[in-house]
Amino acid sequence: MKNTIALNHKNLVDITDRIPCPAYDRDGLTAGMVHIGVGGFHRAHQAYYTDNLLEKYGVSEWGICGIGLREGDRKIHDVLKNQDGLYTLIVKHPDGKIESKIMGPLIDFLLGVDNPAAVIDRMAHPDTKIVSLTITEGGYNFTASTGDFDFDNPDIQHEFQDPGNPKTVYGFLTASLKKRRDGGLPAFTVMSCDNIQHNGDVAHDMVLAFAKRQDAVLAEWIEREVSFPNTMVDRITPVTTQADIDYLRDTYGIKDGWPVTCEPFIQWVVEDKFSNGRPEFEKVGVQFVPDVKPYEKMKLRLLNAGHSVLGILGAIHGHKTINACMVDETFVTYLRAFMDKEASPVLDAVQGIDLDGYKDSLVARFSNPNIKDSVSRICSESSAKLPKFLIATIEENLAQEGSIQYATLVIAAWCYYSDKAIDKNQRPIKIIDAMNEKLHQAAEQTKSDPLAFIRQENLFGNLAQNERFVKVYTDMVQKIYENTNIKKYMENMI
Ligand code: CS2
Repeated sequence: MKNTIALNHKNLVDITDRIPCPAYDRDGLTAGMVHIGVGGFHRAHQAYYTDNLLEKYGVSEWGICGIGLREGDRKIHDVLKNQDGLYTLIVKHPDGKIESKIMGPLIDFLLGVDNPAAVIDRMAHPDTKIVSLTITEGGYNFTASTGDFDFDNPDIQHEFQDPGNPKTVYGFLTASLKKRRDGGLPAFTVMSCDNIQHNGDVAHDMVLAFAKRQDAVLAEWIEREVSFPNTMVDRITPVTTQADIDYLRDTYGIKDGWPVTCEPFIQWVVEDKFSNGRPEFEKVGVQFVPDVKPYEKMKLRLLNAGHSVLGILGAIHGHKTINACMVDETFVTYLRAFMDKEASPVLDAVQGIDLDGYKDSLVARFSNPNIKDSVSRICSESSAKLPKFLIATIEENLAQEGSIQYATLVIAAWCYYSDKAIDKNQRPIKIIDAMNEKLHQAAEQTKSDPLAFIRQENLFGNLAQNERFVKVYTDMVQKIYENTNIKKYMENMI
């Protein structure tokens, strides 16, 4: 066994004999991008494309400064600070091949909870040209059913009182944009990379809603100067496990506190509208298009919704990973039926994309036995995901008298899951959801009031008033409460 070397900038000279390392000059990088929400996904996606660009073209002005806004970001902040922003990306192929490389584009990391002024200064710095976001669906602070900005959020209220000490992305964006305007600097681009349909438009609308109430004159400047491109992002990035950390130690003798694993597939489709320049990402495979919407709808309604179908039904059946679902014929056939009969009929045609081929590729990607994407990651924050991924498909199918049964079973299963938090063998399921309490309270009334769960209008809009939906849903939810053998119901439909 080789001696173990801790991953940090100084040790790169030794590490480079063991594993590919950044060959570009990290010391010469400046942070043209500031990224809020440095989770696994950012590190496997935007930072990966950036690493590739720096590697091949050596552009020095496009390093990344990471920002964490929540206390929960402290752990990743501490690990990455300790490693000078370096981390390993482990790409796992379906045939068992594994490719690992040290990524170097992250050159700094700041925590908003520790020093809000430093974050504002960084975003207002002349070097900063893009502020990108992966703050998850929940981070946008809108009400799911209306899409309106939630002004009641106490953190938002706080920011109106004390704009110098922001807590949310909105307070930081407006404070730093104000500083740029007052200093005569050009605005940065706000680039959302979250799984939200029209993510740029949503970011625009939310920032403007906040800014208008905070400072109407600034809001006008933002409206005029800041671009909010829509983007579609894609790469399956499971939660890092201890086994991944051990793998690096045992195979390469490298101690990395928080590597990232992902599938080989990667895609990024971006609208080419930037306020203040952008990296030439097209040189490393990013697609710049005039309109991203058809791509994002296709991806959210097939990939992300497909994940949720497998995740929620899989959780109740007792499958632990997505690939475990995909060795179960019933799940595979059910997924395909959902995609063909419910998701596809309400999609817009995407130029140059063969929808059947796209669905085949999703089946192959979900089946990758080395990714081991946990059902719990997929089911986490379902209350923020399902309205956009799945409920929207049900609504559109109701409007055109299309099939709704495959998606409705998932909603009925989600009710049971939120109520009982156990699988069909009575094993506990750990639910991760900001709305968990509310979901549980609504779901537990199902026995006496079968529609209680779907009456949560913030999630389901007025589905509880739709006769056809109510009939299908009530029948399914009652069956699941009588007998949790979810596979039986799936089999009856395929
Ligand atoms: C998943 C996504 O969290 C989810 O619900 O569907 O994280 C998915 O893996 C990525 O969007 C893939 O690009």
